[in-house]
Amino acid sequence: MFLRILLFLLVYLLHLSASAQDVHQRYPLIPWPDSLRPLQGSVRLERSAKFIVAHDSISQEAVVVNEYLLANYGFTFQTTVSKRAGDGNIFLTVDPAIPGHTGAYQLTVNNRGVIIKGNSLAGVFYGLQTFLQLLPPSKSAPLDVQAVEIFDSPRFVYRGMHLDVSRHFFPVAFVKRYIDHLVRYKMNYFHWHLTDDQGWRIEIKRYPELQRVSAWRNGTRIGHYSSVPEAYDTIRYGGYYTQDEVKEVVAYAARRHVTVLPEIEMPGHALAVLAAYPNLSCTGGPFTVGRTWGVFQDVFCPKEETFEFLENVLSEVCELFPGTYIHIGGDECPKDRWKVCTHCQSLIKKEGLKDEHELQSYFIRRIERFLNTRNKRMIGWDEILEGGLAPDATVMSWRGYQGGIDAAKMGHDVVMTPTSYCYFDYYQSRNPQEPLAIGGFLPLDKVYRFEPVPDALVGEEVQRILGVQANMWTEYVPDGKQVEHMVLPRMCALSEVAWSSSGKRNYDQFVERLGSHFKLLGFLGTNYSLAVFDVEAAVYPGTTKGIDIHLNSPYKYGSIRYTTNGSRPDGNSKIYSTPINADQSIVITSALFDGSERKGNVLQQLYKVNQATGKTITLTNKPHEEYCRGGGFTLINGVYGALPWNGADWLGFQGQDLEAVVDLGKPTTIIRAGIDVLNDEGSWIHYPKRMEVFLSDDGITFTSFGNVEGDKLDASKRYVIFPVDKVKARYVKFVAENAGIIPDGKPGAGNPSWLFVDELVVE
Ligand code: TNX
Repeated sequence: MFLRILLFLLVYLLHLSASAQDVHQRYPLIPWPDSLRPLQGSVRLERSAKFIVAHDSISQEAVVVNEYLLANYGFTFQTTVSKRAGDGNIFLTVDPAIPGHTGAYQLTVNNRGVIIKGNSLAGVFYGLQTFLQLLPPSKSAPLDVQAVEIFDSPRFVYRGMHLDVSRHFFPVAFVKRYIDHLVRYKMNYFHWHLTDDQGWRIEIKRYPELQRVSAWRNGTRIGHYSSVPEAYDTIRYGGYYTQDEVKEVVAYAARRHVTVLPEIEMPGHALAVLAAYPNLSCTGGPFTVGRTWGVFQDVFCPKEETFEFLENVLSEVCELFPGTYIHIGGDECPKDRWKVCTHCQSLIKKEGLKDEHELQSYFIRRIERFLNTRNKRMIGWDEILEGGLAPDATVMSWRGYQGGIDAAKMGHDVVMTPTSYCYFDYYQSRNPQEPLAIGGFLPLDKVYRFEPVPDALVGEEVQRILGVQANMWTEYVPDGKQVEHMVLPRMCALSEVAWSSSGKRNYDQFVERLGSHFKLLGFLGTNYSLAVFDVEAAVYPGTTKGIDIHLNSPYKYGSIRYTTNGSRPDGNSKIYSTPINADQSIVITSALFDGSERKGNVLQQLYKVNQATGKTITLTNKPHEEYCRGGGFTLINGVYGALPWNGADWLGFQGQDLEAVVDLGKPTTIIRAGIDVLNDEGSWIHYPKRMEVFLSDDGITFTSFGNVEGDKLDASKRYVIFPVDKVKARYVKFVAENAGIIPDGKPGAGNPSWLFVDELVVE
């Protein structure tokens, strides 16, 4: 009897999961709706079908959708006003009684046609977006839509995507295309990062020098910010949006229920302005528009003429952007100049301020007061918390969750955009052919796992989290094609974080739906990334000897093929089934296949085996939870972390030292030892203060075998070798001392340095 019940349960569960899978194949919606009830059958819409709108004001939603249909499918639906749907049509109506945030809607598809009810025009619009995702991605296929009943409402009111147009400039046509991508995934804020050290990008009529001087730089850094020696091209680069173009973008976005949030950076990231108006600095200049990345020490000086300038600029900005919020930056403002500026020091005295941080706060509060007189609210990066938060400010928490938590506890609104989940300028793939990126590693599944409401918030505080945003910084992203590569499909994952209720999120089901979106994105001609098909490798101590290399595809479908001779795998290459054992260096080249057809990128990895590889390691200090994948074994797994670093295969210690002991298993003759560390000051990663290697026979008494001071490290070399001179030992201890607090003038000044280590070598 018991067995029978068990069997029954098993069959039932299998059936449930099979039907869940069917549902996600049949309705490949992203973001996944609040509730979806599959109905039998489908409806075939004729191209002569109509949008029937219950009220004239709803027609504008149909107009926008028709623009999209015409551009991509080559046809439109006619629009008629009527209270009655009629068969075979798409009926659009507003019903304010539909529960949920603005944008909630109900969508019914049955054999009689399509009905969309929104709680507002935005709701109708989102219902239409869902409907569009149910259409076949083809110009010629019949318009068959699966029958369904959907009730849907956004989780968060703020669902943002940012675009930095200063480091690289993007034409209006691309900005609109970017907004189209937002709209498809029900994002509703476009954060337009218009000004930075490397270029001012918005026409301000009162200050023509911003257009003539600040919008242009004479050359751009080549390669990565941390690369040595520094190299530059000499191409004059720049551009700006005229006020007419800005209005065009704002109107384009508004018709799609997207609010444009303009950012005018202050007091830092202002070098481009100072190049044109050096009188607004502390030193008087002269300056040139930034040609490299990072943080510059010359910032706005809090003088009366600076405030007058900024207020005049903001007056024009407030006129152009109808949204409630103006973003004033506030991030990464070095205090070096203020510390030695007589004006700043006397202002600090006069206003009774404690230090330069309070001076920054004074700056921001003054700007907030001004914005309030224009009926605007201020939003800024989390540094605006330092020295005291302006009374009504909303905080964008980017350096982690903490800024957001602090602000919410003080009763301020918060948008969560922590680097570790929301920085789409980070690598999404370990494919060495990936275009150069700033660093970091943010794969699709990690974006998907982002939970914007931290446990530390309770009750009312939770309501302070308005939503989420991903940031697209473009130091290393020169054109729209590459923006698409960085943003798609990670924005699809973010959209589900922003829109779907957290209980409904399921990564496997999301990936299931993603397949259809790749078809759609391909049909629309977008340059989406294939990283989701990447083969992942993990290394474990060898069961018999050396290391065992496990290959895995987080994408469940298809099989992994690989070679060990350096050649690209094809449809005839060996299919991976069991871990690959190696006690010598080995190159594995692998890719995901569907039968004999390659689906993903080819990834090649060298595993460099030395005497420490695959042995036993103990760490005294724990690496930071963001950069600890593989634990201590990462340091002896034969894999050197990629450069620029992409998070993988690096252990990161924030403010802490590395102390590791490798047990070689038996007394072993050693000729040298090595530690591989990273220097990338733009990412707050600094070389250690000093490094030292010790040997021991018993693991208790260690003898030093040499040390090296941090300032002797050569940034052009990867790792430091300690000659040991043929000594026999069983234990090797490696120490790398953290560089400590980041000094003034460097990115992240005042924060603890990161120490990044990827490999320990014993030869
Ligand atoms: C930090 S995030 C910055 C930007 C850079 C970005 C690169 C923030 C408020 N400031 O200026 O572009 O890192 O990831």
